[in-house]
Amino acid sequence: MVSKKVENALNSQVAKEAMSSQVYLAMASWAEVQGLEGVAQFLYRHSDEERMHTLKLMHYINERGGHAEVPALAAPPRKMKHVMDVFKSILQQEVEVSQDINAIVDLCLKEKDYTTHNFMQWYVAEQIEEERLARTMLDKLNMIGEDKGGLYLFDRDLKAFGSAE
Ligand code: OFO
Repeated sequence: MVSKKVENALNSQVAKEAMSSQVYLAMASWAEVQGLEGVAQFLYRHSDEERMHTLKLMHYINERGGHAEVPALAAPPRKMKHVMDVFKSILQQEVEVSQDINAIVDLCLKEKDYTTHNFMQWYVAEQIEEERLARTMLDKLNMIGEDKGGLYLFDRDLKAFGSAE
């Protein structure tokens, strides 16, 4: 059984993961319109992953005697300036999510909820990977700069990255 405090913290994380999914979906749509097929595929997939993170939390809350809430979501930004801004905001978002996850882990220890603490370790590991991926993409984009040919290859690589997974 989760305490009310832990349940509320998990429900607020549900809202954050759902919002991430929503934001990545908007980015994917923008990239698709720009003709950046590989970037769009990557972002659509990422949006699906965030949806999976949302559902995983919801099932856990319900299995532990709580009630997972479906949050209201704000409309995400529709237009981006540059693909670089997309990945900058992905990194920023993932760093914030990592901080939120750490805060829940901290709360679990305070509440002596070792079961939820254990459950949250999956998210801790996932965040390391997500931050690493966002940093790698940004490093590549920094190398490319304004080079259109470089961006073409970056997009093509992301397409291949998706099918290799
Ligand atoms: Fe990318 O954040 Fe979920 O956990």
